[in-house]
Amino acid sequence: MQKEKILVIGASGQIGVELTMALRNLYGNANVVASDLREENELLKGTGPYVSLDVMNKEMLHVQVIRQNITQIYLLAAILSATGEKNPNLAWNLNMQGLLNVLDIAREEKIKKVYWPSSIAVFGPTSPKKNCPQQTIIEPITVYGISKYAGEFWCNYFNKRFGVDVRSLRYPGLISYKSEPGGGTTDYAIEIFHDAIEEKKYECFLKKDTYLPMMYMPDAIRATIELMEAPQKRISVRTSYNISAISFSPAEIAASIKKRIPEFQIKYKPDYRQVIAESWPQSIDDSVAKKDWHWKPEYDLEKLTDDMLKNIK
Ligand code: NAD
Ligand code: AKB
Repeated sequence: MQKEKILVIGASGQIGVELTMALRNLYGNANVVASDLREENELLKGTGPYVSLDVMNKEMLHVQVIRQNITQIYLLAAILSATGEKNPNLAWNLNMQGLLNVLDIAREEKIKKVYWPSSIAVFGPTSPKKNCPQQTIIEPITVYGISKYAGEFWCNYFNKRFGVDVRSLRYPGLISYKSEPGGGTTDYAIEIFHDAIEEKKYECFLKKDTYLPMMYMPDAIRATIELMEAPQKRISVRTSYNISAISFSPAEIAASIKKRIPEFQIKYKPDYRQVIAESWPQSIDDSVAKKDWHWKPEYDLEKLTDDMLKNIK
């Protein structure tokens, strides 16, 4: 049987660092090649192979895939919602062309599996706010959301037309402490922990009652690996699966922190990210992922707060 050799693109980012480490535990350090445009993240150094790679350079990417005998690709390189609004052309180009480069090479080289994340950002103001279903009205208002929705259809197309086994999750806002977040609207839920510990206060860029779907990184990594390990016959969604864990507002996460750091104070100064947050659902219905590959989250807000504070300290 052919040994798996995995390429992670965007490995120095918030998800990439933790996903690369999890894949290295599973497949062996030497069999997971980390790659990124920026330098290797400190936490990855010495744990396995690293190559400098621009996903926009298709020839270079193709050479690496052949040279390293790659059998699976995880594509994480993207520009997120808040940064995307500052440079829509750049976000569209990277998020679309990067994906098309990977899908084309996957088809040509008969790559066994491709992973590409979508986001709750595909949903827009006309989607249901509560328990937003897998299939519903989808009219995103950010360039990031538009690129993710178009990307979902490219994944579906390459699967149906060319048989590429590409799988995807619509991640909610991901909360973690190992590597920095990359410019999203949900980043407040990470910054708040750092400021609570360092300054005992936080100025939030969203209003106090802005509910958003969120997930702790260990749940997101486990969801990704469970999806990728599931037998093909269990994968009924080839656009992207809704997944869900927790939903909370800035006031609720602040209260959870205050229980553990009583002197913590929060102020609210909403900026352009408020409009983005308000366009997204407050909670997500993930019953299809539960049915297809038995998805189940573990972390609630209390468990997440304990773990974040313990580890950042
Ligand atoms: P991030 O910004 O932290 O990491 C992205 C990485 O891609 C960075 O290290 C960056 O240097 C790299 N990169 C950028 N351009 C590149 C290029 N041309 N070639 C190679 N590498 C390049 O993002 P993240 O939070 O880790 O997100 C990873 C994926 O998950 C993205 O597709 C994102 O849309 C999706 N996602 C993330 C979240 C979240 O809350 N973090 C939620 C939903 C979806
Ligand atoms: C963002 O806020 O842009 C991301 C996401 C939900 O896709 N965290």
